[in-house]
Amino acid sequence: MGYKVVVVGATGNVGREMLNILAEREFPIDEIAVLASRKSLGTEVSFGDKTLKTKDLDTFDFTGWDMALFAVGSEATKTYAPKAAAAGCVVIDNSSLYRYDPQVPLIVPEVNADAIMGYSQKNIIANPNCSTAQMVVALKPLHDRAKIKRVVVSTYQSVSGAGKEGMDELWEQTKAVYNPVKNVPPSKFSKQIAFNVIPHIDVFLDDGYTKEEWKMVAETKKIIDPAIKVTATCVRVPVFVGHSESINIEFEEPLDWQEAQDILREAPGIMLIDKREPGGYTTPIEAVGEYATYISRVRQDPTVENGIALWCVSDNLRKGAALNAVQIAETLGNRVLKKG
Ligand code: 2RA
Repeated sequence: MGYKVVVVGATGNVGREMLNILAEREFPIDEIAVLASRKSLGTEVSFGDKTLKTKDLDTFDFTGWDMALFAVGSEATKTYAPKAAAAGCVVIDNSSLYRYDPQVPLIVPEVNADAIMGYSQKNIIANPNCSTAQMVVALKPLHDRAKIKRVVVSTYQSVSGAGKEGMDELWEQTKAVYNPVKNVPPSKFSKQIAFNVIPHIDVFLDDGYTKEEWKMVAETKKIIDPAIKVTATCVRVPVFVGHSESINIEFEEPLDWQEAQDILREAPGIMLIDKREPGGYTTPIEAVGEYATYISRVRQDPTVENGIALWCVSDNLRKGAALNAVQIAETLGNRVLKKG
């Protein structure tokens, strides 16, 4: 006995990964529907060894469906998520729309799975921002041991975070460096991304931070502990897939870097690749297509009383979005719906 599952936004980067991961993990499905906007109606998408044709989101009836994995922007989510939830279909939403709603649990299963029980307030569960998801997987086991006081994080975010258009732009701009073209199409980024880095993701806020940086602060507090102080600098880099993060952590209690390694080695969702030698660390290229949050370069940070510095890499389309959403679906099934 399996579930009736809907994937909303099935033709985008994240929607396609959701289908790949549902199939890879053999999520118990009795029936699946793949939805997209009217302009993508009938587009074929892969689900394991099957090919599915997208249906029209605007006219779809969610009645009788168990769960809907949403991978569309906040505007479409605003229109259709309440409709699905009201029809009794639990929404697992990858947009930022409901992440900060006190009546909607924001879940990373390795970190705060118990909070999923709050889903029934709105029949909606929120998926965190990709850069937050991998970071809290790394922070939680260390927080449990030595209580985190402050986090300073710099991110190196791939262009796939900006969708297929972001990936296409990096590809075209890189080619254009070698074969200049005349009419360069309008950019999705504020400056050239090929052979460059851009310290700006999402919109600027009044305090000089960007909304992407604010998300990491607000979501870490909601998922782990509101007392944790976080400051972030989010940077777009010319990488197709895979977000990297340099993280400095200050604890309330002393924590030796080797004990931190031991804790991370055993922690859920983490792969510790950490040798103090050339190549003894993970880079985005090695993380692509994988489930793990990779941790490397663990070392004492001697500039504060109880400090650890580390490097964190993960596939932003997987743990940063689609995998985390499917893991939420698995947790919902195992703990609440209990059909599969
Ligand atoms: C990005 N985290 O990387 C944002 C949204 N996916 O662009």
